[in-house]
Amino acid sequence: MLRFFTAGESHGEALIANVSGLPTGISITERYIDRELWRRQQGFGRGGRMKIEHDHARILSGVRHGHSIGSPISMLIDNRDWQNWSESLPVDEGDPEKHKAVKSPRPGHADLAGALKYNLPEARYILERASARETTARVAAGAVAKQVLAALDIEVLSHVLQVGTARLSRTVSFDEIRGLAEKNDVLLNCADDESEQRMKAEVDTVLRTGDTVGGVFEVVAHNVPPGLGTYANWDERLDAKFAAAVMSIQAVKAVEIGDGVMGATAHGSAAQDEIGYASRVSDGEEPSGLLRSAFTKFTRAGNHAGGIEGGISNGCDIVVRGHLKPISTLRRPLASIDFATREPVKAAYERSDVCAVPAAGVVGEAMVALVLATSAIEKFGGDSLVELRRNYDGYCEQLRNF
Ligand code: EPS
Repeated sequence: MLRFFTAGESHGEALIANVSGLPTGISITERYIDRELWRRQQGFGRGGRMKIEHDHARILSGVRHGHSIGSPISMLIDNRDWQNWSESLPVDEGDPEKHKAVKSPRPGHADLAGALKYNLPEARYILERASARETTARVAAGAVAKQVLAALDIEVLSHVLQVGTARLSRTVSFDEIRGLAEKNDVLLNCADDESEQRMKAEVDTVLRTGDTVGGVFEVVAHNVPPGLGTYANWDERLDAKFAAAVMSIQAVKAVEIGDGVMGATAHGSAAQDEIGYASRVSDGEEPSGLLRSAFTKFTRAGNHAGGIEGGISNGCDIVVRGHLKPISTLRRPLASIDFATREPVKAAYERSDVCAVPAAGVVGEAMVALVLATSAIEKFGGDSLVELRRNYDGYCEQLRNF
C-alpha cells in the first residue's frame, strides 16, 4: 500500500517527506522532484519567503542508481530561513527573550482554534505547522507518486481557472496545460493570456490595498484507465478520496469534481455525458466533439462528470477543482483579541503571500497524484515495476476486448 507523511515546521530546520509502498524499478530523480518544488514556488503574489528559499529535495533512502528499491523513500528539504529562526525556535530550552510570540490570532488561520485545542498561550507553534510551507513536502511526495504514474503513462497537471472575480474565458486543452508546466516563467499559470492579465489585475489591487485574494485551480489527470475506485463502500469512492485530499490543502474551502457546481442548477438532460461507440462511425467520419479515451471505443459527448461516475474513473480526463479562500494573513489586519490581555487589537501580521492560487494548483496535482498512484497500486498490485506493468497491460487488454 502506498502511504506518505510529512514532518517539519515553517521556520524549523527542514521539511521531511516519507513515501512507502512503491514497487521496485520506478525511475526517481531529484531533478524531477526539484522541478516540481520550483513550480510550487512560482506565481505572481508570492511573498518574500520565496526569494529566500530554493527548495531542493535530498533523497536519503529508498532510491539507488536512479530507481526505487522497495524500501521507504525519505526526503529532506532544508529551510534556508532556519538561519534567521534558530535562536527564536530552538529545539532545546533556548533563551525565552528571543521567542517571537504570535500575540493575536488571525481570523481564518488555525491560530485561535489551534491555541484553544493545544492549550497554548499564543499561536507561534500553531502557525509553524499549520502554515502552507508544509505543502513543499507534499509536493516532493507527490513528485514520487507522479513518477509511478508516469510508468503507467498517466499525467497529472494543473492550471488556474480563477483569481478573485477574474475567470478563464475559454476551455483549454490538455496540451496547453502541458505547455504551461514546461514554462520557465510563471505569472498565474493560466493558459489564456487575456484572462491571465485580468487575473494579474486582481492581484495588483490587493497588493495596493494590503488585502489578499483567492481563486480556483483545476487539476487534470490524463490517460487514467476506467476502473479505479469503486462505489462498493463510501470511503472507496475515487471522488471522495480526491475531495478529502484536495480539501486538506491549506486555504481550500470547496472541492468540485468536473462541473459539479453547474450540475446542481442544470437539468439532467444537460448535465450528463451521452454515450456512443466509435465503431458505429464509418471510416473518415470521426465525429467531432466526441471524447474517446485510449482504452475503449466508447465515446462521450462531454466530460461534465470530471472523469468519475459512481465513484469509479470512467476513462475521461479526471478533473478536480480546488476553491481557495483568500489567504488569512493581511497586511491590513482584521479585528482580533490579544491573547494575554483579552483586549481588542489588530490580528498579528507575519510575512506572507497575497495570492497563492498557482502554487496551490501544484500542491493539488501532488495530492491527486498520490491518490491516483495509491489506487493504481491497489488495483494492479505488484512488487516490481515489471509485475505492476504486466498486470496493468493485461487489464488494458481486457478493456480492449470488452
Ligand atoms: C509558504 C507559505 C506561506 C508563506 C510561508 C511560505 O505560509 P502561511 O500558510 O504560513 O502563510 O507565508 O512563508 C513564511 C512563513 C515566511 O516566513 O514568509 C510556502 O508555501 O512555502
